[in-house]
Amino acid sequence: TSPRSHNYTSVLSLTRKTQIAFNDLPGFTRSVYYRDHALITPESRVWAGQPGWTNTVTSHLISPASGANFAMYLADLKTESAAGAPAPGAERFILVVEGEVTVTTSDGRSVDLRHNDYAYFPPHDSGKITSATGSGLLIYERMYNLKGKPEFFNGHVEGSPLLPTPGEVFELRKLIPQTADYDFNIHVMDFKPGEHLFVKEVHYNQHGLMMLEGQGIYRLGDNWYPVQSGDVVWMAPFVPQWYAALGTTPTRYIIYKDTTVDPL
Ligand code: UGY
Ligand code: MN
Repeated sequence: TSPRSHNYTSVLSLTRKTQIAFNDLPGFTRSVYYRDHALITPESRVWAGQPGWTNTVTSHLISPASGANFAMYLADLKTESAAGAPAPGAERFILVVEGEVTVTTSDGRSVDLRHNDYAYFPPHDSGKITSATGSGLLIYERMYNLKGKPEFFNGHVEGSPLLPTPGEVFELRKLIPQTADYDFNIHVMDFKPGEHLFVKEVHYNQHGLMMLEGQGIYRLGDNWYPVQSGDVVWMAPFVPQWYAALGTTPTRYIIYKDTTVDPL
């Protein structure tokens, strides 16, 4: 065969390939960063040690530097590791995505948390988080801004009741009590393939979302993004937002929403 026909064949076989490893393409990323939204995909994560943390690296995905009123980051705790304390006045929510941590409060309560367990630490009691065998945590923090009495609690995602979603089809759980003691909530939303948000939402609240399972299309402003498990989305106030779950497996995402805060 001539070199020419050889080239022709290899180009054709590339075209027929259905799975293209975009992540291996130098310089390619699905991540974007705009004034009112961002998509941060796994190949863009940058890990670093943080002062006060032991045997841990973190990757900040959203922070006040993005214009957000909260921080959202992943923490990769190795063996014999410990979390640093949050900034004075900050409250902290953790979800265990991998491995196991032990959480101890200042009044001596101690609980072991595994996959899909979560805990909330009020600003006056950041407790202690340690891991003997390693763990991956998703963490949200914000400066507490109310005069309420938020308290430590922990739970398991599936142990949190399904809530009514009038006019919508997705399944909804809220992991933080809906009282005036708390200035944000963490929702877990489940969609079957083909289900989508009915409201094409525009609202004053901010969001920090992580896709935990599945894949679909996120509309943010005028852009339509294919998203999948591991992707993170920052939504600034008033960005038009809409999601449809696609593919063959259900979508689950976790999403921060600043509630109980006067928008004025
Ligand atoms: O509660 C919410 O604002 C939520 N439904 N938004 C979203 O999923 N983008
Ligand atoms: Mn929303």
